[in-house]
Amino acid sequence: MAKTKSSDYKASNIQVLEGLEAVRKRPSMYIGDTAQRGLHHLINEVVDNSIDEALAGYCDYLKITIHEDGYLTVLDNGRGIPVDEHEKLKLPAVEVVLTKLHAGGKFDKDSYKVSGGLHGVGVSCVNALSSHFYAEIHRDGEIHVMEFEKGSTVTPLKKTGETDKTGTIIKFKPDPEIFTQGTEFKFDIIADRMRELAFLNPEITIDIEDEREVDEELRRKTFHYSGGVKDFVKFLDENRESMMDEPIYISGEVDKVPVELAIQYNNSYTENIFSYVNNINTREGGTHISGFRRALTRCLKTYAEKNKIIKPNNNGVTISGEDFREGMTGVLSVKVPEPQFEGQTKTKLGNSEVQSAVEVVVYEKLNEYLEQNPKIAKKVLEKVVLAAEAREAARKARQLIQRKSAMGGGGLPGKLADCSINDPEHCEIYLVEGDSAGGSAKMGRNRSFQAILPLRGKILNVEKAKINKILENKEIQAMITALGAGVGHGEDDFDMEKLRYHKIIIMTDADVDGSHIRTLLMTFFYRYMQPLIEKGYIYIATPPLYRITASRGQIEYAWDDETRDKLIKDFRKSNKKFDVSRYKGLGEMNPNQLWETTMDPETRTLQQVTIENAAAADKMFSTLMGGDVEPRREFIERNAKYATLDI
Ligand code: 0RA
Repeated sequence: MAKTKSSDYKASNIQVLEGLEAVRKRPSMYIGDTAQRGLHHLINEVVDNSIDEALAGYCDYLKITIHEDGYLTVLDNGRGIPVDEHEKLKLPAVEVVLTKLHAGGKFDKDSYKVSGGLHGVGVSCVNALSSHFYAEIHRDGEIHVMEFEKGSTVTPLKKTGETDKTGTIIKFKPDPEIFTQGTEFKFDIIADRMRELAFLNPEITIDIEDEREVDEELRRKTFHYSGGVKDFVKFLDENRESMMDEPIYISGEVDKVPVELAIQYNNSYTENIFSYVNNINTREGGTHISGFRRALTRCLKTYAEKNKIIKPNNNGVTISGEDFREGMTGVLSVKVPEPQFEGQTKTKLGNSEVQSAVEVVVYEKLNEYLEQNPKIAKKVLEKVVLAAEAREAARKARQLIQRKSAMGGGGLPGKLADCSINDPEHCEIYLVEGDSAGGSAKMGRNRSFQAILPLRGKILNVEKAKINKILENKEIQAMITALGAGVGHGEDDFDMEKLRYHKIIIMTDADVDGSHIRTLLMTFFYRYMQPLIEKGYIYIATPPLYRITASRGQIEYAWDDETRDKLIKDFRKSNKKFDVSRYKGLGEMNPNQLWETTMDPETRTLQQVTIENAAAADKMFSTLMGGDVEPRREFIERNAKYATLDI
């Protein structure tokens, strides 16, 4: 083998450094943000490579270790990153993979890939954004290691021993200079994604170990689901009542596109279908989802007509596509060699050939299922008819809301204290628990851009109610009219352009009832106005927990016990007299205090509600708001210490 000329080496090396320099200069361009989301994105970048190895059939084990000192390790038993010399760059291939942008090194068109697709900025970005990065490769009987600091090589590739295994170990410490809001990994965020990956890849076993956790029981989790997407559906519906003994499972392959689907009807009224392309959650849907929907509608309609289950005109109620999917939980997973992602968030599959592939597989296998299970088929179709009737009733309820809005006073709800400007981008609405807090908020607000809508009593649990009942609820009607954008999933039902406020702030008491009302509201937004969450328009206000008053009208606020104790210590030191009180509710604050602590944009903290993982969010709401009390109690206890608002 020809020796690399040192001048060549330098030239390519400089190029490499320039690339990673760009990542460090503008990290958000590459990983979205430098807060919690971006931090956890680093893990996905590494794991995606291991999953690619699994998709290619070379890897069935993955382990993530969160270390006490801020490091994180991803270990896999794939082929190991190649270490031989890269022909063009005259560098070890592993160095190219770890230091060159977008250099996955895998240009094989016949393989299905996670990396290089959606986020696919490559593991080199992780290297660039780590204060220290260590790679260990087991390949061809040898162990090779390499180390970097902020993307620059500090230990060139070297052999350190022999091995009888293959695989890659990547250990890195996110750079605190980049992640200025903290570099603490969250076990639950990682676990949600790893669980999802384990459902989608039944051959793989994923271990997570959190070395920071002292409680042995919480310290590790293993995910392995030999039932794949079928197990995924069972998991999602754990707290719902199923209409069938087992989910319907369908699989097949057309034109190098393997299709896997599991569906089941349950006692809820919402559609929960999650779709994946090469393990990427396609939140905006696309051709695979269209293929599935067409097959489902066509298949059930044909069956119903043939077996005379639905009368030709169904008593004047037309059945539409969505009626076939009400109360259905499903997971559709396809593998596509060269996926094209479109849409606002690049999570919509564009490949047209995938639609027919999915449609063909689903139609044929679902038809078989219906023929073999006539009892279930009948039950399902009766449910479809009920869904159509409820949708018809909901349409009438919607019209009523619209008609009310069209009458007098611009039709806004009487309880709403609206703001005076009408530029949605700069307008906020506070949804406030209770009339008394609503009164304080109305007096304390800046009326030019802040609107107040007091909500009274219990909000309806939308998880357990039909759409027509939801739309008859007075508090929900008031919210819909105040927001102005409509409600529901149809294109004509919800119109973002008509939204009257771009900040919708939930303000409830810091007690059990308050958090219940907050969850009810979030469930409503999640199920019926999801685009608001996706756009980042929903926020939670954070009123203080304590007030410490001293002489001469000095008042301090504390949002947690730590700050309270520190303030008490300071007051004691200065020998001042003081009084500590715990706010029991928003109503205890006078308008001025409410403004200062919770509503003034200059000083308040708002927590934005985001969906990190759609499947995990669905599971959370069905657990919190579903019928069974026991799983709900367990869930709340388990999560009590995480005051997280990510859904
Ligand atoms: C480049 C080429 C090949 C595999 C990988 C990179 C690879 C990267 C990572 C990162 C973490 N684990 C990984 N495992 C593999 C193809 C290997 C081949 O053709 O032998």
